[in-house]
Amino acid sequence: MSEAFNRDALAQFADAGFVIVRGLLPEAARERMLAAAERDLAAAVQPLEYEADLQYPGAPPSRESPGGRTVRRLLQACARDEAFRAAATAPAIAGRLRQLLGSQVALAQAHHNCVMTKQPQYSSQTLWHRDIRYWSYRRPELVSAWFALGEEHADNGCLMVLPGTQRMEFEAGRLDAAQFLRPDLAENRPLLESKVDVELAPGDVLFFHCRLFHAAGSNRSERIKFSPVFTYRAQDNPPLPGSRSASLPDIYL
Ligand SMILES: O=C(O)CCC(=O)C(=O)O
Repeated sequence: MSEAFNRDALAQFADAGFVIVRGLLPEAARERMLAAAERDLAAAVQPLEYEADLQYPGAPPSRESPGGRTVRRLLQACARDEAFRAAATAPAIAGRLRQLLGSQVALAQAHHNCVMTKQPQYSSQTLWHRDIRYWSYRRPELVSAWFALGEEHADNGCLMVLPGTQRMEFEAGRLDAAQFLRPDLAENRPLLESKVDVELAPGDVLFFHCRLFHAAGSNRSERIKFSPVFTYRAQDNPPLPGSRSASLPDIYL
């Protein structure tokens, strides 16, 4: 597999804020990551984030209520298993990130660096947001890579994106207090109608900008959806000292 985006892919990322590379993940790497994720989910290996922790629509009301121990993310993926670290830093990923971010790229262990485990029974909806909203860097220029270990489509809660929003500025009133884009505002409706479902096949990788608005539905299928996701920055775009973004050492690619 090539280690670079072609010209069309680069143009698509610059314009839309996301690009999908089909079949980028080698089958052996996909199987290793899936096995590690299934193993850690079955054994509830910490650190974990539960659906109940975030209180997104559809989540159990507390960790003590039915479904309250439904895991939303296996955190600290790079430290959890070499399969994740190897895939997240593979040449086919690193080469593409250098095209987007610059010659020196680091994986931010403090953000994403997890496996999203969207489970059928108690999965929640993720409302429209930009990942950068709670991140602290010199510049809002980070890129995430989202790996499909299985099929991802609307029925099992695939990611949805609003193309081009990484280039747009939004007045504060268009967002709620938690910085989710408000679907109740007429002003936001045309934008929300431009949404694109990011349908992925096993082995596909989605690259997306940290200012791109995205959301996801719940998993209405019968199988758990496992999606490892990692975030990267340029060397000259460090986390702000003392912030949560600076809480873990980054991994240079
Ligand atoms: O629910 C999902 O799969 C999307 C998660 C997401 O966008 C996030 O955690 O930033």
